[in-house]
Amino acid sequence: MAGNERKENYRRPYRNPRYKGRNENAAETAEEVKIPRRAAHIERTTSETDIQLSIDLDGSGESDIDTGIGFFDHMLKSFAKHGLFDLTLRVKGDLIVDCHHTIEDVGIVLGEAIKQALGDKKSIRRYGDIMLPMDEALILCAIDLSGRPYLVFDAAFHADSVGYFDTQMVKEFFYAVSYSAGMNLHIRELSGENDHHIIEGMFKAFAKALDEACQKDDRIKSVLSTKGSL
Ligand SMILES: [Mn+2]
Repeated sequence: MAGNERKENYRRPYRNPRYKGRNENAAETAEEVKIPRRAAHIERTTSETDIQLSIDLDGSGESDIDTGIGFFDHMLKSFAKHGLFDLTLRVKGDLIVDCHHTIEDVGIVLGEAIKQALGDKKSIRRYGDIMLPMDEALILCAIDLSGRPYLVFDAAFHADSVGYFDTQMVKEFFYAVSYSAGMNLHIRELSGENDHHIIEGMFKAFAKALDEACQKDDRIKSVLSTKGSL
């Protein structure tokens, strides 16, 4: 019930009031009011990973995720929940090696899916940022959906891993996302002691900043760039 209410509120600016309250089937509603869902589905198979990912940027935070790495699932569920993205993800990775390929390849596919879902980026706000606290951890995240990939990442972790997730892979993940999505992404740990808090704060901050950058603004008639394209 709460989920439906949230979806209703979230989509209201783009919806025809005539259909208010008819949100039992979001896809059907979107079609009725001629709103193209900003969504993408990607399947990618290599000798190292087999990935199926679906994302809906105009979702409500629902997720169904199984990467084989518990802490990574926890992070991606947080990303979906706090960005109000719907995310479905199935991964069969070579975890017998380690977590590297699985985490990096999910980053590549997630970034590509975000790029596909955004399409021509018409009317989006382009920029998003947040300073997000999680207990003692404070994370700054700033995004420009510029089309130009660039990652600035600054954090110091205290342990080699959280569960079966290597802390070195946090930067690798965000590097992969930023490059395949074509986004300028800054993530900075302003304070923090507990690695679980620092990393979770980063995924939540990334979600909130990305949600803001993806939001449409009716005042932006084309794309928010003097060049005319993003
Ligand atoms: Mn947690």
